[in-house]
Amino acid sequence: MKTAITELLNIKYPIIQGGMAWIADSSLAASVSNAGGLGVLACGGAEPEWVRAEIQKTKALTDQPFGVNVMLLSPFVDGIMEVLCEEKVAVVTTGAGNPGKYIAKLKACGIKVVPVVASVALALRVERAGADAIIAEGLEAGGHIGEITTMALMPQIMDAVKIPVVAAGGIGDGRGIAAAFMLGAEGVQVGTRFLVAHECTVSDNYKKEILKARDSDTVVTGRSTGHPVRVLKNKLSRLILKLEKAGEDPFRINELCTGTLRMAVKDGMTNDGSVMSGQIAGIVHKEQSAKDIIEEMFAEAEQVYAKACKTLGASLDISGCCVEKLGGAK
Ligand code: TUI
Repeated sequence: MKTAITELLNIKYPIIQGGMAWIADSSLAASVSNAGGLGVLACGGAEPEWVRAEIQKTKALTDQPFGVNVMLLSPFVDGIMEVLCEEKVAVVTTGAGNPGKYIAKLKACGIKVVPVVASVALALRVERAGADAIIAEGLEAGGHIGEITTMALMPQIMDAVKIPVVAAGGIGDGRGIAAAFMLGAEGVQVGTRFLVAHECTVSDNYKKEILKARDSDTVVTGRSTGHPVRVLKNKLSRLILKLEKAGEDPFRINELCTGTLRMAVKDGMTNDGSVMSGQIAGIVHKEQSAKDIIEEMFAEAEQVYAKACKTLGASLDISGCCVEKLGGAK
């Protein structure tokens, strides 16, 4: 495949793995990169030297490009940026804030910068600051989210910026990829589906909850704190929602959430911990290697595209425009 994103990032498939805090380590990132996508190490709230060690482990596991995600609410952002420049990582993605003031320095180190944005306003700001591409993330995504769906955000961001756009939020199979490309995306970012990759080191309990989840099993906690986060319904998220509804002090809410993602990811505490997940978990039914996930998703996208062309083409009386090229669909 060839898109602006495969060219920019030097990858085979236009798919970026979500930078999931505590979860996206060298094992997952290297497997995704070895499979032809862009694997991404997540810094989360980790210290700069942990990030350096994980980068070095990833370099030992793959000779393909990989990225590092910087969560901008971390107290260690400045130190992490130093490490990223010293280690000359290929790509940096960012989340949960405006990376504007770091972009020029990262680019001067030869690093491609691809911020995650949840609004047109931030998309425009990071483009002006020199971002190479952006990831437009809709509220279907897991973890920290904005307020607009992928379907509504994508076309508005496409109209606003000239740099390539990667779609994120709610993409879990080939249908999602095909839809994202129809909206003008040059690539996709996928998180939730990679949670159940064989190479994903998240606890078995966490994987089981993702495999079990249905469409309406996620909720958004933390709206009162200004940091809304999509998680699976469980004992903790029900308690947080109840307290928020009762007008609990946002600082207390923050306190109750602190450390709970780690508890679910590392210790398998899926009742008392935060099980972050996208709304698309309901189509994630099996554990696979990262390579099988990527290959299956793109093979499916090709089939879906051919079928959509046939349906749309026939209804618009332009049948044959793309179906013949792809060999047709059922
Ligand atoms: O960052 C993410 N997803 C995350 S970060 C994370 S760790 C965390 N845990 C608890 C509370 C907060 C963070 C878990 N999941 N995705 C990218 C993303 N960025 N989604 C939305 C945004 C975003 C939202 C508002 C980016 C910028 C923004 O406003 C910044 C501004 O200045 O306009």
